[in-house]
Amino acid sequence: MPQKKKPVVVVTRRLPDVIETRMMELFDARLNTDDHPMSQNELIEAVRTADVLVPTVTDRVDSAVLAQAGDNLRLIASFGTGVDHIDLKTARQRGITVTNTPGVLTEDTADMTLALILATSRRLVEGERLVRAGDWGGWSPTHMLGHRLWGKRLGIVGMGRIGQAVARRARGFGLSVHYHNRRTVAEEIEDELEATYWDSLDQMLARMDIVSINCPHTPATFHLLNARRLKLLQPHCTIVNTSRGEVIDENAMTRMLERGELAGAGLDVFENEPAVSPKLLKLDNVVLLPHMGSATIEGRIAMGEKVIINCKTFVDGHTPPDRVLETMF
Ligand code: 8YV
Repeated sequence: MPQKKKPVVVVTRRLPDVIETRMMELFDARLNTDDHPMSQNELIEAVRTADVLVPTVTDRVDSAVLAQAGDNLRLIASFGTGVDHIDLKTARQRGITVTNTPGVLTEDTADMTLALILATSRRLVEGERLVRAGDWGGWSPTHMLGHRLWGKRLGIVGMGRIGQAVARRARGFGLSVHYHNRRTVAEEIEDELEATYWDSLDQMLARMDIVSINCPHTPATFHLLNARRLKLLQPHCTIVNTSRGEVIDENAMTRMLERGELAGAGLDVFENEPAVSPKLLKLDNVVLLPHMGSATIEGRIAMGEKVIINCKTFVDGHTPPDRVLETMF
């Protein structure tokens, strides 16, 4: 009997070894061995040849790329939860199924959110820089004072899985949890988290000590924190973003940080990654990370496993478990 041809799966970036090995066993996997971010031309070449594309956040799978897709391209199994790098509408119109990897990076991203809340409020990175530079003159009662978390108000923008995981951790630090979301979360979750829902984002922003961005980037959330809304924040407020840079007007936020109109910012994501504004780099009151919210070995393997399950289920002729529909966003 002739062997059935394995589907061509183009993987745009290096994935954990164990995942790549399994992918090569199951599929005709084409790997990006040197892990360079793919150019638009390379992506076009990929969608022309692939049955399945496995992109990451660094690939813009937009309408220009999808317009070049061959008839064989039936599935885009993204390695990640956010799907703002994929044109979902064009994919649907071309009959291409899209999947993502929700759930398995929730706890890691929530950990990173708390790490940034602590780092900004207690000036961890500033202190570390000072010690390394050999500039520490010794303990003093008024040196390196930050802000206590206990008793403060945390406003979470976007109360999905990650927002809820942030809220759970925040309770442990004595923060009171407030949130804005398109709709309230289930009553039992609100009760468990002792979370207060704010129908008005504006009103919530004006009352918070810390604001954490945990909503996806969609057309509706692009610059959700625009110049007008940022001005509602109190000058002692800190912003933390582990979601997508595009949710905040970065220029407007940077201007406010420069003028002391905001206390600080902890940013894991930026509007034009990997470019970071030189103005932000000059500021002491910001902590800047290279989009590492989900960067744990366990998380990346779990994400890869989800990609494999989505691919395998799909090529076996079934609906993949993590199918993404435009209506979800
Ligand atoms: C991922 C992320 O690492 O899943 C997401 O949406 O932002 C990241 O944590 C990245 O997207 C990988 O493609």
